[in-house]
This record gives sequence, structure tokens and C-alpha cells, in this order.
Amino acid sequence: MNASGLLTVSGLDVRAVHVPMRIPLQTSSGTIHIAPLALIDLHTQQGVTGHTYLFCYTPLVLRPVCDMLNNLEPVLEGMAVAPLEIHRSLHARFRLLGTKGIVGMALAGIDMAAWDALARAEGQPLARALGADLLEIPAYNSCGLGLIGVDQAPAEAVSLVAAGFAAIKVRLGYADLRTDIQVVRAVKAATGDGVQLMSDYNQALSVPEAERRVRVLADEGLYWIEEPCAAHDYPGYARVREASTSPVQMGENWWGPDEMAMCLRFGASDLGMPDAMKIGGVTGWLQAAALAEAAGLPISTHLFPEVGAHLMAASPTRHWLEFVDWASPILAEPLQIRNGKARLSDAPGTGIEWDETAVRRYLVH
Ligand code: SMN
Ligand code: MG
Repeated sequence: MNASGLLTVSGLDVRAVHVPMRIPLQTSSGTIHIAPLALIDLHTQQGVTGHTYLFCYTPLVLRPVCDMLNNLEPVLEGMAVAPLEIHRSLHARFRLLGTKGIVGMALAGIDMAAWDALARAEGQPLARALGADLLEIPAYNSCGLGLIGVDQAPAEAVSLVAAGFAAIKVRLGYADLRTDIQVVRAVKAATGDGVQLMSDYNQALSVPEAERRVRVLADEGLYWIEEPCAAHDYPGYARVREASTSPVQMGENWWGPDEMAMCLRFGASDLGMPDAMKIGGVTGWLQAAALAEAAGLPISTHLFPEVGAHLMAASPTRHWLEFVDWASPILAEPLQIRNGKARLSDAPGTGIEWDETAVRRYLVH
């Protein structure tokens, strides 16, 4: 312990892996076959190590994110593991450049690893270290159901439900609205009434086209319609929301709680789904969760289900956990889902431990 009784950072280990995805995901902005992950180990002088990973979306960004993290190692060495203070000082250091993109990803990784170390040092799961309890969090299966067309979507939907889920998400944004509707109907017919169907456009539409499609989709029983148009067009979203009787969902592209606050100011969405990385790690999430409570906004997670389950437990307006299994092949204890709910274990921290054999298999040199 240092003079203030906190852990002290002694170093960072950063590794790059390409983890093959069981089901490739075809979205309106391209197909993802592998998960490019930056694995972070934050070491402390006291022997406690915090673990986390960053999902880098494209292999083109994986190495730069790892370089950024390695560049930050000397800055972190000797710092107390006080995540709020690390957050403050690193954000101050990058004030002139800003903290979106690669910088923001690296800062969020450091934050998540620091919180993991802190909870481990207390011998507590992260949820408990945040003052929450080990709850069961309702989860939807998001591991597929990309833009694979009306012939393939129903069978893939059935397989996602068969994995033990009562909610799944279908990607939309086909060239014409007719195909969107055909796919939604085919998936609903195949999975039955008991299954909730979320939908995601991944920003594919113009505002007028989104207004047109959400009006027609009103009777299709979609649980939510996610990111119909460009993520930062909050006035545009307010118009789409006005046109839609289905709840509008967005938030995976909020870079920090200030962008979320701006979205709320425009009344742009019915629901929110911050991304643990883009929102600023655990520290950014807690700020977002407070904003959500004040605004009465139900919030769900985006990717990162391992840390996300703990964050949901600590979120007063928790809604749904997005389940993806993209990191599972490199984890010693992947997150367990039973009866459609994520079960937080009492393992310390986020519960992330590497399966070192698998990590070596997927290492990018
Ligand atoms: C998504 C996000 C990141 C990668 C692939 C797909 C999608 C989601 O927007 O919300 O799951
Ligand atoms: Mg999405």
C-alpha cells in the first residue's frame, strides 16, 4: 500500500489477439469475422493484477490501441489505484487533443483494469465493490442475426433462442423496407410470441427514410429500434422518435457522459445503451447511470458483457444486458447465462481471467 492505503500501479502488460467469431456478424457497415481484442493486465506493487479487454472493432485499430496503452505505461507507474483520480488526471492530460477514439479507448481500458484491481484487492466482485448486489440481469442474445437475409435469418434466430434466451436482436437496414419487414416477420414466426425481438439499423438510414420505416414497422412488435440514423444527429433522432410508436434505442456511440447528456437534452431517445469502453470505463458508466436515473432513462449495456453485468447491477435504471460471446474463447470462466439471465459469480473483480493457452493461440505478433 502507498501512504494513502491504496494499491500502486507498477506496470501494464498489453497483448493483441484476433479471436475468431463463432457466428460472423454482417452489419450495414460491413461483416465482422474476428474480434480484435486488446488484453490489458494492470499490475500493482502489492501483487494484485487487474484484467480487462478492449474490443477494437477492426484489426486496423488493434495495434494503435496497444501502442497507446504502452505509451501510457510510464505515466501510470507509481500512481495510486484510485480510478476516479486516474480518470481526472488522464482526461486533463488529453484535454487539448480530446478523449474520443484511440485515446478514449485506452483510457477506458486503464479505468476498467484499475477498478478490477481495486475490487480484487477487496476480495469482492466488482458489483459489490460498487455497492451493489450480485443480481441476475436479463440478457438478450446478440451473437449473430446480422444482415443474412430472409432465407437464413429464421434458423439463426431459433439457434440463438435455443442457447437459453428469451430475447434476441436482428440487424436491419436492407436496401428496401419490404425486406426489413419480411425478415422481422420470418424471425418472429420462427421464434414465437414468447421471444422479445430487438432490432438494430447500425445508423444505416437518412432521417426521412428512418421516419418512413419506423412508421411502417410500428405494427411489427419490435421491442426497440436501435440506431436508425447517424449516431450524433440528436435533432434528427428527436424527429424519428416522434414518428415511432416503437421505442427508439441508441447510446453505443456516446463518447463519454457529456454526449449522453446532450442526447438527453434533445429528447433524442426512449432508451439508452452506453458502451462500457466509449462511455469511459466503469467511471464513465457510473456517471452515465446517474444521468439515466435523473432522466428516468432505462439503460442497457453494449458489448462487454463481463464487466457489463456488474455495471447493470450498479445501475438504478438497468434494462437489458447485451450478450455477445466474442471474448469467451480466451476467458477461463466465461460469463454464465441461465434462463435468459446473466449470473454474477462471487469471483473477485469482473471475473475476467485469461485462458492462457487460448490467448497464445490467437496472439497477433
Ligand atoms: C454492433 C456493435 C459492434 C459491433 C457489431 C455490432 C451492434 C450492436 O451495433 O449493438 O450489437
Ligand atoms: Mg447497435
